[in-house]
Formats: sequence, structure tokens, C-alpha cells
Amino acid sequence: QGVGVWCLRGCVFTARRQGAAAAACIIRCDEDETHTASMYCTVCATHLCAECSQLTHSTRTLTKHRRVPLADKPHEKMLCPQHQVHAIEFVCLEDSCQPGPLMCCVCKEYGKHQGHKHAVLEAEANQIRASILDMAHCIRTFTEEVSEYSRKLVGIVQQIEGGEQIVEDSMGMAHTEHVSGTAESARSCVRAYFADLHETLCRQEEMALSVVDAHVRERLIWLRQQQEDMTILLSQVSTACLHCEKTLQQDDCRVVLAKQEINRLLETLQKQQQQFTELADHIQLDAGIPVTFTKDNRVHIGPKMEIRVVTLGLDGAGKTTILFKLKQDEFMQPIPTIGFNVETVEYKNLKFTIWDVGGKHKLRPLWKHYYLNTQAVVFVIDSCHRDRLMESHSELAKLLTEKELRDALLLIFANKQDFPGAVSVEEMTELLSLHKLCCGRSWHIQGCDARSGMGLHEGLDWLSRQLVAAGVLDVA
Ligand SMILES: Nc1nc2c(ncn2[C@@H]2O[C@H](COP(=O)(O)OP(=O)(O)OP(=O)(O)O)[C@@H](O)[C@H]2O)c(=O)[nH]1
Ligand SMILES: [Mg+2]
Repeated sequence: QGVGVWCLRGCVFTARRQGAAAAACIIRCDEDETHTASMYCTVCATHLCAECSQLTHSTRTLTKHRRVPLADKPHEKMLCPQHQVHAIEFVCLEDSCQPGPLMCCVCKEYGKHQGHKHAVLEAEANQIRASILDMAHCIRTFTEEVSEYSRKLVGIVQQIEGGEQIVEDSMGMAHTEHVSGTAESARSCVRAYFADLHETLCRQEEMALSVVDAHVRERLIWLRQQQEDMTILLSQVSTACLHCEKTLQQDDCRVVLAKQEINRLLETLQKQQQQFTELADHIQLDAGIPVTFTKDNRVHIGPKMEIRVVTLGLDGAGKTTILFKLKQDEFMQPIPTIGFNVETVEYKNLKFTIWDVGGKHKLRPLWKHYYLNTQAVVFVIDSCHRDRLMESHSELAKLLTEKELRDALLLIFANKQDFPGAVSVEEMTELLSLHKLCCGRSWHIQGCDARSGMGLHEGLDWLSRQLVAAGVLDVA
């Protein structure tokens, strides 16, 4: 016989003997009220202390009475509410009787449970106790799991928060030490990253400012030089005027004699005036200092940002045709390039210096001489030559391993889209595995047709978006 004790704080389930709980309350000896009972006679149903038990049950008949420790005192049998002289001895097993399954022998044989399936009360109770104990076992396992999980949670919280920890030094002396948690480590990591970023930005800011300062310095030197030149010019002009005025007031002979000198002076003046007009035509007197920022935080001063581009690709892909179309906006039938062509192409506020290098097999080893300081590679592919796509793929793969082109932007022109059956941009991306090949760099594929110019400006737009972070080009 046991009861379950559910301890909420320790989450421990214990099954204790019911008698142990009963023993907690003092029961008096039935023979002597001043004594405390410690056993129970199951025959004469009395509570006895050891002394009285010895005394009263020492006769030959009574000595045979079964006496048990008080903790093992059997329960009093419950009486049947219908037939009160009978104890409850059975349990009805019919589903319909489950709200009131207890029955005495009269209920079982003649009463409302007559003919019902039944079990003996003690056996049924023992079965229920066994299943409760089984459940207790499961609950204990479950409780241990939950406790273990809770312990881990506490540990994790401590690891995140960190705190004071008692540690022993080499002398065996205990002292507290601060252990930083993962939260603190993460914060330090973020701080370090931004400190580094801040340092880089400060360095870049310094460099950008020095570019501005150098520009301003040079411009001011030039302007002051101009001021000096103008002062000299003005004084030369006024000297000449003075000389002319003086000559005007002299007599005829002197005027005639001064003729050559006056002509020389007028000639010089005319030359100076011509030089001044030419200068004034070329120079805009504008105090503005237009500033453009590149994506890598470099600063460019001036209305046009210069970009160095190299155009590569297999022979016949259309590199030269693209270059001429961009330069003159007209289609020209080119001849295969031996060596290179170079042109500057102005587009919006950008000034592209485009190097177009011959793509014939024997010329490809020369490509590397054009890589230095290249900000963008334009790789041209002939979209109507499916059988040369793999050759393009291997040349592009080689280019992407070049150190000098590590930071260069990559614009791929899928050219000759005007041809029926040309490989589309999507298919080309797939066939050349471009996502894999160009992984980790700024790249873009643009379909184009160098004859009509379709797609070329979109390609240049992509380049400018990649190069310019902010500044005058934003408004272009
Ligand atoms: N239909 C059509 N023909 C093109 C196109 N682009 C180029 N072509 C033609 O393709 C041929 C080769 O063009 P090029 O510009 O010389 O090719 P390339 O890449 O400079 O060749 P190499 O200088 O040998 O490296 C020329 O006959 C061009 O007219 C295009 O978009 N459509
Ligand atoms: Mg060419």
C-alpha cells in the first residue's frame, strides 16, 4: 500500500507506505491511554504499546493473535452504502458502471451489478497501484529529463551572461575571477569590427581629403599664376597705351620715326589679345569643385570620371564593332584586330578609356599587358557560335584567376543577339555556369547587338552604377 508524494520544489516522486504517514500522528494505546500505541492486533482490533501487548496477550489463546506494527495496520473495510452490513469486496468492470463500480456480495449477486463482469476489490486495487507505480517510474524519468534540460538552460544563461567565478590559484587560494560571457564576446567582436571599419574609413577620408587639398592647391596656384600673368599683361598693355599716347602728342617727324616701334607694339598686343581669347575660350571660370565617390570610397574631382576598361573575348566576337558603335554610334565593318584599338567614350558623366585587344588565339598571351589599373573587363561572347562557347568559358575562367584583375568589374556582353537562334542570356548563364564561375565578384551579363547598339548603353549603365557610390554622377 503506497501513496504518491509529489514534491513540487524538488520534483521528486516518492511512493511511501501509507502506514508511515499514519504513524506520524500519535495513536494512544487502547489498554493505557498514557501509552503510545506501536502495534495493532488484527484479531481483537486494538492499538497496543509494546508493554501492554506483552501484558494483555500473554495468555495461551491471546498469544496467538496476530499483531503487526502500527504501520502495517490493515485498512478498515468500507461498508456498502446500499447494504450497510456488508463490506465492499468487489469492483464492477462494466463500462456503464464506472461512475460507481464498488459493490458488496449482495450487489454482485442480486443488486444492480447482477451478472456484471467483476474483479476482487483487493486485486483490482493492487493492479491500479501497480500501474500508478509504473506511471511514477515514467514520471521520474521524465522529471529527470526536464531537470537536466533546466540545468542546461541555467548553464547556457550563465555562459551567455558570464559573471564571477571562484577559481583556485597555483597556491591553492580561492579567489573570484570575472568570466566573460558569449554576449560580451559578441559585443567585443562587433566593437572590433567597427573600430577596424572606422579606422579604414578615417584612412580613406584622409586620403580623399588629401586629393581634394591637392586639387585645390594646384588650382589656386594656377589661378594665382593667371592673376600674375594678367597683371603683367595689363601693365604691358598700359605701357603700350602710354607709349602710343606720348607718340600722339609728338611732332610729325617723331611720329613717323616711331612708326616701326608702334607697329611692333601693336603686333605684340594683337598676339597677346589672341592668346587671351584662346585662353578664355578654353577656361571656365567656375569656383565649383565637383566631387564623385567611387564604391571603394575614393574621391574623384571634376565633372567626368575616367574609367579604364579592357575589352576581351575570342576573335570575331564583336569587340571592335562594339567599340566603334559606342564611339561613333554607327556600324562599321571592322577587320580582325592585330594588336589593339583604344578609344575614349564619353557616356553621361563617365569617360571610358576602352582598350580593345585582338582575340585571335596567338594574340591572347598579350592580353595580360592590358590588365594593370583596369577597373572593368568587358568580355564579349559571340552568341550565335554555340560551338565556341566552351572556348570562351575557358578563356574567361583564365581571366578570373588573374591577380591584377581581382578587383575589376566584369561585364559580359552576349553579342549578336540579332541573329536568329542566338543563345539567350539565360541559356548562356546556364551553359557557362556563370554564377559558379564568377562567384564572389561583381559581374553582369548583358545581351546586345553591336550592329544596332541594343544593350550597349545598358552595359555601361551597369558599370557606372558599380563604380559610383555618390556625387555628381548621381544627377547624371
Ligand atoms: N549581325 C551582327 N554581326 C556582328 C555583331 N557584332 C559584330 N558583328 C560582326 O562580327 C564580325 C567580327 O566582328 P569584330 O568586331 O571584328 O570582332 P572582334 O571581336 O573585334 O574580333 P578580333 O578583332 O579578331 O578579336 C564582323 O563581321 C562584324 O560585322 C552583331 O551584333 N551582329
Ligand atoms: Mg577586333
